[in-house]
Amino acid sequence: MPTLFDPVKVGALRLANRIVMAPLTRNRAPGGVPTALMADYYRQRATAGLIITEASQISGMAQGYLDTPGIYTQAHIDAWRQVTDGVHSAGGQIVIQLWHVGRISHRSLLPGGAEPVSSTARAANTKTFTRDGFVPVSTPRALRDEEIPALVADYAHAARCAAKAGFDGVEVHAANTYLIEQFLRDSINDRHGPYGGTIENRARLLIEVLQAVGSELGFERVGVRLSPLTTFGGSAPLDSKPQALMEHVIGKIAPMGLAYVHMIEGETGGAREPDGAPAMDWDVLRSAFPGAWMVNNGIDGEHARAALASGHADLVAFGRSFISNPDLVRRLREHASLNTLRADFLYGGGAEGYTDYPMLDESIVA
Ligand code: 8OZ
Repeated sequence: MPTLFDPVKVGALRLANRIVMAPLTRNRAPGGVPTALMADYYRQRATAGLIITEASQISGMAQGYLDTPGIYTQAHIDAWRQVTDGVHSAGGQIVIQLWHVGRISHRSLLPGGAEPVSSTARAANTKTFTRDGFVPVSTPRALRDEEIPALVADYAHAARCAAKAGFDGVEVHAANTYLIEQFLRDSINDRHGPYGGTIENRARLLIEVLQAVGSELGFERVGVRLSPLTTFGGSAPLDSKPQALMEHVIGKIAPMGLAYVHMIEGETGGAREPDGAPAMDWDVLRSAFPGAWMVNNGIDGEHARAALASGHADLVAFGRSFISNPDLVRRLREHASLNTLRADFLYGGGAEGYTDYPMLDESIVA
């Protein structure tokens, strides 16, 4: 059985190990443009087998929080290039997470003060972070069916921008109750017509996005992130049949030749087995997918080793521990202690709590 430190082929990518840096929102891209500081941060973490960038909006309408990065203009491409060059020159590989927030946004963040768009015209019961601090999200308008082709084209355009910026691939963010999951879940999607109602219809947007992005980049450079049990404290109720929904999605994507599925097990950033959540049969899903299977959520070194040894997963993504330990791969290999996360510095700010976490051997800090 493989260990965390064995190389692995993931679609078109050859990874040096099975330890992945999870996508992590950090809000340090003023006006959506990545900075040299962001390049330092990612380069410090380039010993990961794979880095997945923080979620990055595919268009102006796709943004939902202050100072998250974009991947749709020449300025974004040029700025991300310093990130990909830095990671590659340090021997790492990096894919960008393509993100549309849908209704998790505020008009002050959107072009011309537009209303957010979603599968529904019902607002989410949550807040977002704007120039004026935390505010309730704005009420969305429901996308018309005729608008979907342009939305899918925005994903394809962002994928082209990602290739120009030097990324090794992309991850389509279909998790955490953003736009694609606003279509997937029957608790949110109240549409009629080709994108609402049946599981097949609710999954249609995701499948069209994956087809479009895969056609741009090659399907073996595309992964997808899913989160069937995430509620964010009840603000995003679960689908009524998460196992059936996921079985349908995996069944549709299995023949596409995607590089990987990235499954958030449990409540994102919370319990792996949330109280009252329906039981999921993860292994049924995994065995229906021919590509690499990545798992994430509150996984420590011991659990990660067990997940690989038992065949539960091919890859393990670490989030918070990669924020506070740029050399997490070495620390796992040496069973070394981990730095403590300084949570006050997660969202926004500068180098503090971002690029100043010490390496095990201080002398290798650049
Ligand atoms: C934390 C803060 C803002 C956004 C996600 C992109 O949950 C996010 C996110 C996380 O997927």
